[in-house]
Formats: sequence, structure tokens, C-alpha cells
Amino acid sequence: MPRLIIISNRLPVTIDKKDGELFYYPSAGGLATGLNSLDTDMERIWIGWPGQEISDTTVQDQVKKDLREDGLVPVFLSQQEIELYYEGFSNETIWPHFHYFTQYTTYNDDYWDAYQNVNTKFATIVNELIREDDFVWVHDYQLMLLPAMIRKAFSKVSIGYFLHIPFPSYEIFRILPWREELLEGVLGADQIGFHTFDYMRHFLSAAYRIGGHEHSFGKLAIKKRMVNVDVFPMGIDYDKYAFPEREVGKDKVEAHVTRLQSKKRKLIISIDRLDYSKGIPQRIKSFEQFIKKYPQYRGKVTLMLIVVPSRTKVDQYEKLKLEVDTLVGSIDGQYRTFGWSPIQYFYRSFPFDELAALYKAADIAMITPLRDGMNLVAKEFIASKEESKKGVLILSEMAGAANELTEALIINPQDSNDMVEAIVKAIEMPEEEQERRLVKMQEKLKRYTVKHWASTFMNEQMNLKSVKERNTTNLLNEEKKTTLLEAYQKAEKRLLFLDYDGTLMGFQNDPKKVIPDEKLLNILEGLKADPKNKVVIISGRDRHTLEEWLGHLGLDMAAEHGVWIKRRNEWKTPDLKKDWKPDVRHVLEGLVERTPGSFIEEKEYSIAWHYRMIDKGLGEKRVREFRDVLLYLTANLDLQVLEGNKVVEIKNAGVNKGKAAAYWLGKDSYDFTFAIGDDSTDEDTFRALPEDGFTVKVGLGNTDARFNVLDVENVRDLLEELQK
Ligand code: GDG
Repeated sequence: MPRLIIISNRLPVTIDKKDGELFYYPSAGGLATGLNSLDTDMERIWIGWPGQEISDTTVQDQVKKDLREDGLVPVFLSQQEIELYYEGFSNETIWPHFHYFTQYTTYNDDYWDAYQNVNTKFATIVNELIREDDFVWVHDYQLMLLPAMIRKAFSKVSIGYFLHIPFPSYEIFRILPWREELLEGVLGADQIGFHTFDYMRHFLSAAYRIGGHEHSFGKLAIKKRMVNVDVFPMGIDYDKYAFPEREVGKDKVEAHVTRLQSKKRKLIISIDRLDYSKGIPQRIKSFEQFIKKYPQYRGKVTLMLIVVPSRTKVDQYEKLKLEVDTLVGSIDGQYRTFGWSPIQYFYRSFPFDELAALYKAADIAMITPLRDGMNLVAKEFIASKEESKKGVLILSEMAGAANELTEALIINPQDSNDMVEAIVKAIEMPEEEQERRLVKMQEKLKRYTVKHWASTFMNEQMNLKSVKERNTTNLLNEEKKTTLLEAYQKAEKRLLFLDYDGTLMGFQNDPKKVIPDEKLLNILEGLKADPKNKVVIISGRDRHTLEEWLGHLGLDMAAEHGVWIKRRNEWKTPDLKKDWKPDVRHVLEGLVERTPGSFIEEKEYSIAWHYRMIDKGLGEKRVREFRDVLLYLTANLDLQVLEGNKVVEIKNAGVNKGKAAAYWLGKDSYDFTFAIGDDSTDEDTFRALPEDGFTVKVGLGNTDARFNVLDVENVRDLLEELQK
């Protein structure tokens, strides 16, 4: 039975040591809640740092033993590791950088070394524990190298990775000296999840520009592995915030709410960890601007500013604290009256019952981060209005949550006028409008809960695994190969179709560089030497190239996807027109003119425009622009425009490898037929073969072939084995 292995920097538990005794307090954050609610009987194991330094090995053993009962496995970190890996690389390098605070990014090789070492430490513990059939789910920016490290030890294990913070635009990401390692680390996973489509888009762009990995609809092929990149917006435990009384008792919550609302003032709340990404000074300044510009609201509105202490040891956070303290003090000093203080400032965290009451009592929530992966506080505030249907959310467009909570008052946190007007609009919003907006947002949050988030991520990961298994079930394993070899040995007359590029030879940027090597020539000669064999090279290349490279072998060949056919050492072609070529060439020359690095390949009966050397996005844009012109030109000419892998080819309609294969099949009868190829044009060959023919696709992916092999090397091995 597979197990679910969760790995995050922090375990969902806090340890306290008092008088030599250990106490454990579970901390049920969003992640733990989501995972606990998963409907699965899979055993769960959670690996992570227990939150404080424990250096004594006897105590470590005790902690390990105590936590094992709850399925928790601790990774112990030394004080130095905490400083360099956690406070250092994680919080002073990745955190600011991924939140677009590049001025705060620390470039420190010691941090980087520690980050690698601690990721390795996690990997060692994980690798001792997991089995190949487990599902592994790695979380967040502290462990970006871990997926690849696990993959190295377990090539088949299913790994998911979720990033809880934004993934920045490629232009920002590329600045990091360790960009490649971080990227390849994450790409060790089978599935990579983000909160929003923007983060996914940025990641795919970085994967392409830095790693050269192309994607198709979010799927990347990395060294024969398929990696799925997708969007999974994290939700909340809706009922917990809608009905907090169920958890902590009705009286308690109600008493807090009554106290908070007793002043009959509009209450605006602001809740965040102390962090520069949260836009706290900007929010305070815009509140000041609001009371300055609209004096009629003085005494009638209070901002309750809750700042939860965090990362107190980092320099920037100390400075930020000072800035917030000064701003609040200055506004209070200027505007405070005997009966009213404009800002109520708390620098501490609140127990859940008080937090829930705050949400319920507040008229307005101002959640205006400069950058935020998702922001769950915004969602919790909306849920807390389940019963009252009164309340307005002012939300930054820079928070991931803004993609879903579109009925909030969406603002740009750097635009103070925008924020001031939003405050006024929120205060004056009619109750029906508040309700209308809230209901729409609540509907979404009720449906897309944290449970939904965790289960969609896991279901997708499981799906991927079964698709992978299905794909690999067609792999030409030893048993299937034996069947093929036996049929080959028994046969008296065999017909073999071999595609060239991507099948007999690997893919190169310059198509002229794919000259056959000696090994390949030997293989082909060997096959040809057997009088029972008819070997046909079936390719999209022009006949001159094929003739130059392989002509001396005396094999039959089909060039230009079957436009030219060589049989009994003679090239023939059906009577095809080529007077259309000058017009099309003219269009393609215009394309080359505007697109340095692209080039035209002219064959006798077709013309191709290649853009394999340039940015794929630019190439595709050009194709789109010119496709209409090409289609117009070719409309009445019985031509077809084929879009291949970084190439567009224009050729006569009705010519393909399938028709070419049929030509040979019709010339004689065979008791063994075989075709091998790697791309979509080879599918025509596969379909042309009789049902008992042996068809083999090179690479995984959808195909009409009966079998798959992984790569060119496998093809060569197979062709060699046929001759033994
Ligand atoms: C990352 C990303 C992304 C806050 N103050 C108190 C308190 N809280 C609770 C809230 C909420 C949570 O903490 C904070 O949620 P965030 O969404 O801000 O997330 P983080 O975990 O800090 O950070 C973020 C998130 O991951 C999830 O993927 O949304 O963008 O940075 O649940 O209720 N809870 C109590 N007292 C407080 O004073 N009890």
C-alpha cells in the first residue's frame, strides 16, 4: 500500500521543554488542516524541522520516539544551519527575491552552501524512509532542491511540489546566481503546483529560458520524464471561520464581538505578519491621507492594526518595525482626541477566538500587500461574514487571492489615492451591495476549500502516476521484445520502415549536422545484408541529402515524406506540381528577413521554414502572422501547411509517409512488417501497416504504434539485436 509522505520545513508541532520535560503542541495551520481532511486510507508521514534547536542526542531520540506515534519525523537542525539555511538563504535570499524585493536579496555563498546541505540532510532522511510506490509531496521555498535529490535515489517515485509564495517573472528570477540549481531542483518533481496562473507562467518561462525545457499546455518533457505544471489555489477551512463558536464556544466569541462593536464606530482591521511584502507602511499612510482628506470621518472610523511579530532577528524587519511604530505614533499624536484614537496598534498575535471575533466584528478589512503568494486572511475574513452578510474587503491586486476574490474592492497598494477612495467606498457601501459581493465570494470559498485544494493536488498526482504507468506498459520490455524477435526469426520475407531524424539519429539544432555515424552505417548494412529483408528509410528529408548520406548502402528510400521514392536504385516521383514554390518562397523569405536566426529549407516539392535556433515564442508569433497569408496563397493549389516541431512545411496535399509505406506494401507480400519513428508524420506509417505489423514509437506520448521505446539508443540496440 503506497503511503503519503509530506515534507515541509516545519513540522505541524511546537515543542516546549520545561524542567527537563518535553511538551508537544500541535499547530494546525492551513496545510495540516487540508491534509488531515483528505479522504484516503493511505498512511501519512510528515517530515520536517520541529522548530527549535535540539542538540542533545538523547533528547533527539526521545523526540523521535514521541513524534513517531503521530506519524511525524523530525529533521534536527543546528543553530548554525537555522541561521544560514532558514534565516539566511530561505528568508534573506529567496523570500525577498521572489516577492520582488530585489534590493533586500542577500547574495551569500555560505547561505547557499547551508541551503544545499540542509536540503541534502532532508533528502538523506527521506531516502531512508520512502519506498518507490509512495506519494511524496514537498512544500515551499525552503526545499526547492529536494525533489531532484529524491529523484536521484528513486527514479520512479511520484513526487509533487507546491510553492506557497509567488514565483517571480523570469527577468527577476534570472538575477539569482543559483537560478539553474533551484529550477532543476524543483523539476525533479512529477507535478509542480502554484497558487495562480501568473506564477505558473513565470515558472514555465524560466524553465524554457534557463533550462531550455519546452512545455505544451504546462507539460514538460525532462529527460524522458513528463512533468506537469498546474495551478492549485489554496483555500481555507471555511466552517472554522464561518462558525468559530463551534470550536471555541458561543459566549466567548460573542463577548469579544460585543466589546469590539460597542463604540458604534466603523472598524477597519488589518492583520499581517511583520513583513515588508505586506505593505504595512503604505497602508498606514493611506489611512492618514484618508482622515486628512475627509475630516468628516474623524472620530467615526478606527483602524485596528495587528502586526504579528516575525523574523525579528533579520535587519530589515527591525527597521520596518521602527518605521511602523513611528508612523502610528505620529498619526496618533496629530489626530487623537479624548474619545478617539485613529489607530489601535497591536504588535502581537491573538488566540484563535479573538481573531475570529475580530473578523466578525470588523466592517472593513484592508489587506493590501505589495506581494503575497495567496493571503488566507482575506479569505478567512470573507468566511467570517457567513451569517451577517455585512462587511467589505479592500484587497491588493498583488495578492494571489485577488484572482478569486474578484468582488472585493481591488486596489493597487502603491497607489495611495486608489486606497483612500476605496476606504470611502467601503464605508459608504450600501448593505445590499455588501451582501451581493460577499455571497459571490463565499460561494467560491465554500467550494474551493483547503480540503478541495489538497485533494485535487493529490488526485492529479495519482492520475499522472497511472498515465505514466499506462504509457510505460507499452514499453518494449524483455517479454515483448522476445515476441518481436521470434516473429522476426520465423519470417521469410520482411519489410522494415525506418525513420531517420529522432529515430536512427538524435535531434540537433543544425539539421545538416546529423550525418550518419559509423555505428549506424554498420547497423543498416547488417540489416541490408540479410536477403530476407527489405529495408526502407522513410524520411521528411530531401532526396539529395538522403542519397549523399545513405545512397551507397543501396537501400530503398522515401524522401520528403514520400514525394520521392527510391526503389531498385532509381528515384521516382508522382507527377506533382512545383510551380507554386516561388510565391511561397517569397513569403518565407520575408519571414527570414524579419526573424534573424530562422532559415528556409528548400526541397524539390516542398519548402520548410525552420525556427529551431530562435525563441520559440517569437517563432510561434511569426507563424501565426504568416499562416493566414500562407493559407490564402495555398488555398486553391492543393497544398498543405504542416506545423511541426519548430518548423512549418508547405507541400503537396495527399503525400505522406503512410501513402509511401502503402506503395511498398502493395508491391509484394511480406510475413513480417516493422515500422519505427518518433514524430507525428510517422503515425501515418504506423497506420498503414497491417494489424499484426510491429510498430514502434520512439519516446513516450500518444501514438498508434503498438510499442514504445525511450530513445535513439534503444532503437539502435533493437536493430542490432534483430541481426543476432
Ligand atoms: C504563505 C504565503 C500563502 C495570522 N495572524 C494570526 C493568525 N494568523 C493566521 C491567519 C492565516 C495565517 O496565519 C496567515 O496566512 P497567510 O496566507 O498570510 O500565509 P503564510 O502561512 O504566512 O504564508 C501566503 C500561504 O503561505 C498559504 O499558501 O497564502 O501568501 O506567504 O491563517 O489566520 N492566527 C492567530 N492569531 C494571529 O494573530 N491565531
